[in-house]
Amino acid sequence: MPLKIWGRLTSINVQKAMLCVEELDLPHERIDAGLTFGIVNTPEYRAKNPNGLVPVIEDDGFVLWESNAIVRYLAAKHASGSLWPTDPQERADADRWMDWQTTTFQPTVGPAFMHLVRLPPEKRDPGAVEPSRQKTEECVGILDNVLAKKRFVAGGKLTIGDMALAPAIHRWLNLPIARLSRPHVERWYGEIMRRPRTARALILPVV
Ligand SMILES: N[C@@H](CCC(=O)N[C@@H](CS)C(=O)NCC(=O)O)C(=O)O
Repeated sequence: MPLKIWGRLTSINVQKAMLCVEELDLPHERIDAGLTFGIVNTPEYRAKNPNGLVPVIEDDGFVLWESNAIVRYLAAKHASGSLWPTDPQERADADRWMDWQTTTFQPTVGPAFMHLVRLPPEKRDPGAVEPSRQKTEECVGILDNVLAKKRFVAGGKLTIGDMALAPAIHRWLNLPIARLSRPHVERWYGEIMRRPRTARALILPVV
C-alpha cells in the first residue's frame, strides 16, 4: 500500500508534507480533502484525525496528523543524514525552524493571508493587513540574515527546516502586498523552486 495523504494542495500544512513526499520521491496517493473538498467531517476521517483538519497520512496502517510531525516522521524514516540530520545539534537547528514557522511566522502572516485571500470579500478587514505585513517583514528579515550566511536554513544541506519554511515563504512572496527586497530569502526560495519534484508541491497559485 502506498503512503496515503489527505489534504488539499492549497493548504500550507499539506504543502509541507507534500514537499517532503515529493523531495523524497515517495510513492503515494494524495486525496483532496478540506474546505470545498469536504471529507474532513465524515466519521471515517474524524476517526483518523479528531481535529477534522488536513493533512493526515496513513503509512502501513500508521495514521499521523500534525504537519510538522508528518515531516519529521517521513524524514526520519526515509532521509536519515539528509533531510533528517543525524547530528543532534544540526537536527535541533533544522527542527527549530519548524517550530518558528508554526509559532512565530504563521501567526504573523496569517491575518494578511486571511484578509487578502482566504476570506470571502465581505468578511475581509483591510485594517488587519498592515499590522500583519509589518510583523511578517520583521520575521522575513530574521530569515534573510540567516540565509545570508547559509545556503539552507540549517546549513549546506536541505533539511526538515526548509520543508516547513518553503511553503510559508512561497505564500508570503506571492501575496498581493508590498514587500521589502530580501535577496537571501529570494535566492534560497529560487533554489528550492528549481528542484523539479519539490516545486510540484507548490504549484497552485496562492491567490
Ligand atoms: N497544526 C496543524 C494545523 C492543521 C490546519 O490548520 N489545517 C488547515 C489547513 S492549513 C485545515 O485543515 N483547515 C480546514 C480545512 O481545510 O477544511 C498542522 O500543522 O497540521
